[in-house]
Amino acid sequence: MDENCIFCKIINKELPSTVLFEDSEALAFKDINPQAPAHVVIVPKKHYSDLFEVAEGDGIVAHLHFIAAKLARDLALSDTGFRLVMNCGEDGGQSVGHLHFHLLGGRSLGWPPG
Ligand code: DGP
Repeated sequence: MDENCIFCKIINKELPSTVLFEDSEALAFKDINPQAPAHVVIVPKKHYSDLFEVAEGDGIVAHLHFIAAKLARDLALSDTGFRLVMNCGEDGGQSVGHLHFHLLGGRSLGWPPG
């Protein structure tokens, strides 16, 4: 728990969000500023500032991927496809310093990303 972290506050239900999935390790909720018809943020409940804080052998990233696949099925994105994105650092466009994936779908997504 990082007292200054907006995602930690969402995890602790100090801030509202639309939760799509929750278990003991992770939470998935609708992005407040959706970039596609389906835009879900998937976060570990433990605070990691970014990918560099994840140790080898820590299964959290694999777990978040498993949740992404489940949500993609639940949101009917598995036939049309989806994108799973992690922004890391300033040039990567990370604006919240709590490890997270974006699950995006429901429209054709351009490549390369901006
Ligand atoms: P990033 O820029 O990759 O760090 O993504 C952070 C995302 O988090 C961004 O798409 C907007 C979303 N976000 C920021 N604050 C809130 C919030 O208070 N509630 C929700 N639901 N999403 C938020």
